[in-house]
Amino acid sequence: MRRFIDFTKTSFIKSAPTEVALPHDSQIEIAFAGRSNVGKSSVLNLLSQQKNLARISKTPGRTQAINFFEVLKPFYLVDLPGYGYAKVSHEAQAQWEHFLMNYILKRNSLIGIILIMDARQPFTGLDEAFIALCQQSSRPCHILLNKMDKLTKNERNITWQNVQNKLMIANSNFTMQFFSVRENFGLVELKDILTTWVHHKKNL
Ligand SMILES: Nc1nc2c(ncn2[C@@H]2O[C@H](COP(=O)(O)OP(=O)(O)OP(=O)(O)O)[C@@H](O)[C@H]2O)c(=O)[nH]1
Ligand SMILES: [Mg+2]
Repeated sequence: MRRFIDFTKTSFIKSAPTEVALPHDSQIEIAFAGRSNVGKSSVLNLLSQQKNLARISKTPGRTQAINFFEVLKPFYLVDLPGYGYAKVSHEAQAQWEHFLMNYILKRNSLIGIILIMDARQPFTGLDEAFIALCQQSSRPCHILLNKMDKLTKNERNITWQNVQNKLMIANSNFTMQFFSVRENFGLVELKDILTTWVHHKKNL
């Protein structure tokens, strides 16, 4: 059987509210992105088998920061704040978008992006804009359609057809899977993707 990277020793490293605070020593980063409330922190906690890992850094009022977690020495997972958070001011939103854009386009150590969407409402306008940004950055992007447990079997089939069409229209080489934190569904596939990306970059 294939050996996956061990994510259970993952630990919180730092919270970077501005560009200058981004860590300099990281060599390999994979970022978790998506709309507010889609389950980014929940996926990170499930992956690391630690109930409160992603919440450690979740200080109220600092939601605009990028949070770094170390899995192994040169490999970080990065929890990006959710986009489209209505309670943030326009100015803060614009600043955040600028920061996010620079991070996705220019961060040397960023080797891939996990984009999480709510399976009940995938490909919103903001998701489409983020996808365009990922395409521009030429980094691989893997989409998790999370909260699959909220869909009936029939809804899953319809959703899968719709989202496949979306990706084909975008003419992208993105990959995609259903996921459910609640039902612990899709974790092996996700670990497989993450392990492949990291090994491709460096033999850890
Ligand atoms: N039913 C269901 N609920 C989920 C699932 N994953 C996460 N949730 C719930 O969705 C809510 C938001 O989860 P978070 O992990 O905080 O979402 P987030 O994307 O990190 O949110 P922000 O940090 O605000 O951007 C919580 O109440 C979770 O329990 C899932 O697979 N199924
Ligand atoms: Mg979160």
